Amino acid sequence: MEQLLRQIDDHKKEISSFNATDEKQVEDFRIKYLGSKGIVKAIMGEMKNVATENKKEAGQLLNEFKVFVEGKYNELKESAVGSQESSASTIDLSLPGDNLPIGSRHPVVLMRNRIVSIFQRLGFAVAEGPEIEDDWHNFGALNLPEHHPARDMQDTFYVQQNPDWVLRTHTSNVQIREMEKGKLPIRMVMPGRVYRNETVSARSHCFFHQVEGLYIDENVSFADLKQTLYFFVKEMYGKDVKVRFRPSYFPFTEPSAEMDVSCFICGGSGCNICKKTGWVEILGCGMVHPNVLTNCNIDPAKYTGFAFGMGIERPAMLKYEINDIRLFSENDVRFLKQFTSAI
Ligand code: 2U9
Repeated sequence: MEQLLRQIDDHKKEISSFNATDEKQVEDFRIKYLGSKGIVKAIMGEMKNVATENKKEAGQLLNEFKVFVEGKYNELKESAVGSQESSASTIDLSLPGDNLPIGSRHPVVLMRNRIVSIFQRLGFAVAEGPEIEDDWHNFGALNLPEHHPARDMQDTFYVQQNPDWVLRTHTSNVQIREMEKGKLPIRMVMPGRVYRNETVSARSHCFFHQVEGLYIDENVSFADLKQTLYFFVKEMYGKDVKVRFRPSYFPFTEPSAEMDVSCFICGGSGCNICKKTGWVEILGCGMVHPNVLTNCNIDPAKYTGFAFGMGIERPAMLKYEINDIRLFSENDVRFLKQFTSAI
């Protein structure tokens, strides 16, 4: 009996000084004392060893002990839930969130998206292709014969490991790859980065970006080319700009032309941007050369097409008043964060 009393006393002391900081500790307490293999059950089991004359008193003590443990358990449970509630109540869900810094689109991407989306509205799809290209797709198929000056080492970056590989000098390689697939008609724009072996300065860079376009079907004419590009210019530079075509030469188009718009800075009266001519050159274009069609297994007697190409950096520089092309590739955040737009 004495041993039982001591046991109960020891447990009471331990229980009185016990505190739980979370629900897990409360549950551990319950298992330790009130569980099916817990201390209260174990002490109850000791009753059989108590002398008959002491059983009544021992039973009372045990019951009190059980009530004491249950009381402590309820107290612990309440304070653990309370402490969780109070930590939840310190979070004010109505406070505004942290402002995470968001990026902005690159000005070349903004201008590319503007250009591409105008052609998308005319039903042109977007195609992309490799920046490292073989000689055939970058030059040969485009009617650029082997000794054409455009292939010169001075204009083209050749890949050391393979003399047949170049960094593409235009995105026309994508047109060739699309034509080779043999699925006609084709009405696509090809945006992307191109490389030229030029000295880097404020006005020119060894890589820049282009959007080229291609439309091939039966009965495609120069009138279709003009109407498509008229639409583009009006959407891009406004309803009031005037347009002119000048005859030109490209190996991959015949006839070829360059297209100017009346200077959108001075309105045509003459300024530094248009070099006092009143006109700004914006793109080159022409009817796809029959040799190019033949090179891609397209019958030039049945199909015709037009193509065009324009740089992205120059219109971006004019629109955003950027005076040095190198800023586009220097990744200076002070420069980049100035450009914001939905597209
Ligand atoms: C195929 C057939 C014809 C694409 C064309 C131009 C004219 C042109 C320049 C503008 C400024 C390049 O960015 S720039 O330096 N491009 O003047 N590009 S016609 O003609 C093609 C392309 C692919 C199969």
